[in-house]
Amino acid sequence: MRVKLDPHQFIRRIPLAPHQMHARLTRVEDAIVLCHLGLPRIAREDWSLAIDGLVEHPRIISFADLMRYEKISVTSVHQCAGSPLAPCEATQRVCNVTWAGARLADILAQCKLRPSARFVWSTGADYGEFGGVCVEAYVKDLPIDRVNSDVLIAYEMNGGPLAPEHGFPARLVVPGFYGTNSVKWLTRATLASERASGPFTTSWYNDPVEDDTSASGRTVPVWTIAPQSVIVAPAADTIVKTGEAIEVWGWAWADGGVSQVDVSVETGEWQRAQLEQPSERAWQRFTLPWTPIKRGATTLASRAATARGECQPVSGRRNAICSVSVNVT
Ligand SMILES: Nc1nc2c(c(=O)[nH]1)N[C@H]1C(S)=C(S)[C@@H](COP(=O)(O)O)O[C@H]1N2
Ligand SMILES: [Mo]
Repeated sequence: MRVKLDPHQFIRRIPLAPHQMHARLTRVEDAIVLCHLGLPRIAREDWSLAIDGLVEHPRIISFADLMRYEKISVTSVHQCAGSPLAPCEATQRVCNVTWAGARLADILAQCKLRPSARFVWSTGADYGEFGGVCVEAYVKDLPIDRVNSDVLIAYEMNGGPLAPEHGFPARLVVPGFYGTNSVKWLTRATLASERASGPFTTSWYNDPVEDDTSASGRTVPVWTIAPQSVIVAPAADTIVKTGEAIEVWGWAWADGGVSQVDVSVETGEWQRAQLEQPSERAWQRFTLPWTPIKRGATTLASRAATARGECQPVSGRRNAICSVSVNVT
């Protein structure tokens, strides 16, 4: 049975600009919201999750069943990849929140996966029109290898029940993957041997491979979060004084954590910032002391990199370097 969507239309909230991201843990009311199709309203008693496809024992679990699994919590950066209609646009739609729920791996363990199962397709209760296409449901997929890490069927955000717009009563959370993969109002998990065929996994949310010179136009799924950073302070257009020491600080994150952040001030040369160690899947704070020397407008920028050597590009990608210009007097 189809649930009621209220409203039955696209919803997007980006409450905080980077200079407002002071808190390490983002309050629920300050967290990003993205609903492509609208907001399904589902009571706990009416919710169920079907597990089917390439499993020996298909199951349907109720909300009460879900609560009986060990409760796991993970603090994770939660980032929207940006509009799937503008995949190369640089965006900073991000927050850092604590999710809690059951491990997907614990639930799947009781279903006995067939050896041919390579992907989990996750289906939300929402349906309708996006980007000129009508869909029966919002469907995403993730590779099976990921399930054994910290993928959750979450029912809490920052210690309270999920708000309706965040997926009440239960949603998928794939820490380290872009938000688009964390399917809200999750009603079905299907084990499959290939990727899901709907528009949210085929036409949209696949990035062109940058160095691909073949005519085939190869793409990679928008799964793992690429390294990115934002400067929280000083805010754009702040007036800073020559000779007075201030701290340039911000947040950096990537799937698997960031290993280095460089900051450029005045001269445009990159300087190594101090960076805290990763904790769970959370964003990491970086700082660089700065004493302005030269009067006039100047640009500050930050650049995060991973231990694997992935680095933020200058432009043309969602995780492109963003800069802040301030006035030195
Ligand atoms: N069912 C469903 N799940 C969804 C979406 C959606 O439209 N429908 N939007 C996705 C996108 S693009 C993002 S960025 C995150 C946002 O999660 P939030 O609104 O809880 O912050 O949810 C994802 N899960
Ligand atoms: Mo998103």
